[in-house]
Amino acid sequence: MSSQKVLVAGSGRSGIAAAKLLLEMGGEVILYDGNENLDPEKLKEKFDEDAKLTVVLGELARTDLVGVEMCVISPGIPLDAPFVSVLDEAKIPIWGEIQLAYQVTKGKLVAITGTNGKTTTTALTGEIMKTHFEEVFVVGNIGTPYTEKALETTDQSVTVAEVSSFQLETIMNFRPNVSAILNITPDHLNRHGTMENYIEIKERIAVNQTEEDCIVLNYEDPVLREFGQGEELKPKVIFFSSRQPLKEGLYLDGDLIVYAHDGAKETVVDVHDLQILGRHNYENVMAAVAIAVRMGVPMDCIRRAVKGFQAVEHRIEFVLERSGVKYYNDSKGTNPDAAIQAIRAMPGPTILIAGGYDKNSEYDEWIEAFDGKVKHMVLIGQTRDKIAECAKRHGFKEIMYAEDMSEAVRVCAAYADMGDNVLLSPACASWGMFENYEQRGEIFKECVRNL
Ligand code: UMA
Repeated sequence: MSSQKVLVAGSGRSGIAAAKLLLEMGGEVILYDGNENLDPEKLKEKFDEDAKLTVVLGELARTDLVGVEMCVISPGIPLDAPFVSVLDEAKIPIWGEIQLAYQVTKGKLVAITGTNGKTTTTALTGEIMKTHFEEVFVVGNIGTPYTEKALETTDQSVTVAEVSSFQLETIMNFRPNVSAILNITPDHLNRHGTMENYIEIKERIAVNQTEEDCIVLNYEDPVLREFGQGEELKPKVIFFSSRQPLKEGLYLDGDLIVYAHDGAKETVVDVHDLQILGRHNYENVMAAVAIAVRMGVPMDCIRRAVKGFQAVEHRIEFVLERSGVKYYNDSKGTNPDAAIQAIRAMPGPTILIAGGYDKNSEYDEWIEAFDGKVKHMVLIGQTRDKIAECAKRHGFKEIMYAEDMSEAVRVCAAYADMGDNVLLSPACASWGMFENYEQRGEIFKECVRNL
């Protein structure tokens, strides 16, 4: 790989990090981005002046590929993007950005996926690992590209990676020592087509794992229970359940999280001692504990980290209280299932800001989960009409439209009574109105502070 000429597709966070890694290893990079409006000079400024780097924007021609031996693709680029067929014709192999990182990573690897909860679980697992191991890297979909840290790893390192379905689509021999799938509910169907395909891609996290490895799975998710009990699955399985006691694994027993193993039962923590709320978060804690146990972290270290852990930014994050109204930022609620969890976690009557980019999601279950708690809904973005129609079908009519976040926040403030909550939990991706969910959350918080 070291002296290869590589096409890096996508000039976002992953693309820049992958290009830097390849250059550092002595390679030559063509940085390609389909957005022809980007400034090539600004992109070049991110690299050393003498870097062996060429930038190509807009359409990719066959002539751009002379001498190119492989392509490293960013997760946000679908495999049916037009330039991919040009690569296929030229028989150029395509690696995902995490595959490239994996290729150079040393030490142990933990990889966590799932439709929801993976950022919280990854962050918590990272915190637990730091209590016991000296070199811990927390990378991936959580925000720090895996390729940014891969060359820093050593044989003593533990890398905890949050991996999305987009990233798993293009792995080759990616093999975590411990993996976890937290849950699988409909998401990203605009990209993956069918639920079957989405499930197959998520389950790929274990495809290269062997008997020496381990996978942590949610016993209450019917798809994952079947997957974990299947004969073809090679790694050892640790299940967790928030609904029933398990003979082996982690489970919620009333208010206690219990670890059952080898005929013994050990209380890990009372959920009242946690700083994160809701059954979905107890599941995240159980998954992180299962991973940590497998990685050999002593239980007292695990307990300390779990009790000290606070909610991650943009996930049911309390912003402030103004005129007796509490404002919560759940910009990371980018699909209906995540948004349901946020509504359930609200302590009382709620005014909801929702809507955004259309991922072909269905909104029925989410609207049903309003369950009298949501007083008004303020809609923004591409999916406004689709959500409004669905809400009306379910008898929910308290709907308003806003053109941007600032207007949405002002409408909420005007309609909120003392004791109400205002929640941004869009059930949709941010694209189209914002760069990413982080920017959407930051803008929401800014608007709230400016009220
Ligand atoms: N681009 C093309 N052609 C296309 C599509 C995009 O050239 O057909 C270009 C865009 O013009 C842009 C670049 O690709 O310049 C963006 O690449 P990207 O979308 O892969 O974004 P990155 O900045 O590299 O961020 C990615 C992840 N983004 C996505 O998967 C969409 C980030 O996850 C991740 O934090 C980051 O890598 C570091 O690993 C974000 C995300 O939204 C949080 N993830 C989805 C989710 O959680 O639901 C999966």
